[in-house]
Amino acid sequence: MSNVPGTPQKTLFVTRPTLPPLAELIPLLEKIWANRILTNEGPFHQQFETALAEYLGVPYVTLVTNATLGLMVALRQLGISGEVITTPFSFVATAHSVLWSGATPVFSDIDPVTLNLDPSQIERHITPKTTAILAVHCYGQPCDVEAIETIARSHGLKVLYDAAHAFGVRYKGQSLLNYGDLSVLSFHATKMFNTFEGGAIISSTRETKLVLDRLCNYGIVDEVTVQETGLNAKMSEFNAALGLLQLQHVGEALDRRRKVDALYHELLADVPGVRCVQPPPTEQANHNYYAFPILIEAEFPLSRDALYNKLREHGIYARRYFHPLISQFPMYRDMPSAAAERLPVATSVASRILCLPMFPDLLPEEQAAVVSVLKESLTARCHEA
Ligand code: T4K
Repeated sequence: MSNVPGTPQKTLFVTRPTLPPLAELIPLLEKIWANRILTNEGPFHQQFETALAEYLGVPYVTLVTNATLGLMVALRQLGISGEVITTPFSFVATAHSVLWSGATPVFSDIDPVTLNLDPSQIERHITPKTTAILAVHCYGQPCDVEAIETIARSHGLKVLYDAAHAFGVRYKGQSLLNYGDLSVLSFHATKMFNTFEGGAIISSTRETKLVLDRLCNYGIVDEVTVQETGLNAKMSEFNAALGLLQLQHVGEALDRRRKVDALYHELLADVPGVRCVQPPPTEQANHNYYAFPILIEAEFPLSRDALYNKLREHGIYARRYFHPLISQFPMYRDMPSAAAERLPVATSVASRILCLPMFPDLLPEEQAAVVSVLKESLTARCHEA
């Protein structure tokens, strides 16, 4: 497949889902088979919610089918309408959830270091129609939650965090998920913690949780009462049982991710023109090492896309998360806030970002092979010169 020394013989994708030993899942499946409770807040659903709240250090968890539905349910619970200020540098589900809620996303530029919403840009987008800020903790890197909170308070706005990438991230001594009105996690196969498909909404009061739970179950209160226009966003017993089991192994996976991250930093330290996006963990904020994004700077001899293609030639499927910007997709691009000149940082970052393979069982020799393709690009330039 490849003639570059050290290049892996098998295809390397950007991620490889973490799974528990199958033998440990079988007894849980046997319980489901025995009691025939498959969904609708069964025993595993309840156990997983409790275990998750404890593990994450959050007050209340509402499990959902996936983060996209979680965001839609959260926006509904918050009573969002009008305009929602959000980032263009995210997965398309972030803005789609706003459109599905009947509101209009308004794109605001990002900070060049955190790649999250730049608080200094938010206020100029606030109009009488603005009802909320939907910020994303991109790659699990905390947003400037204090600045966002201050802006939201002074303008009477709700704050919803798309925390799809932020499982287990702690900030200033507590879960990052405790900031804002609500936070939404994703447990998709590609995430740091997965239940195949799944997610959760984090809330701070029992009353809010009960409304969220109802919204995930059509708005049903009892056999004869439907209180809200809910939808079906429930997590099944299979996903919940798997989640319970995944929780037992997540610490181990995190340790392995930490090692993978450290080795990348070491291997890339002397590669000019490659900037590792994630700053080292600090006392204030840890990491969950969900992704390993790099920015290709001007001094690197290849463009980001040329490097992306070169890696593919070697069987390495790095991904350009998030290119194109959400604001460039057809349903958004004609919106005034979507104009590239209004989003200079996001536009530049989207053209330079590349997420390298990152998963717990990535081997050191596979990482070396990835970096050797980058280094080979530098050597090729030297030879050309
Ligand atoms: N908000 C943000 C900020 C998000 O990033 C996302 C999702 C959401 C909201 C919505 O969350 P969910 O509704 O999904 O819970 C993937 C994921 O589908 C998506 O969940 C994720 N973000 C996004 C960043 O990435 P694709 O289209 O790039 O995935 P795909 O199928 O190309 O997978 C990437 C690589 O992962 C593959 O090349 C191989 C590997 N893979 C993937 C799957 C699904 C596996 O090895 N096994 C698998 O089962 O969107």
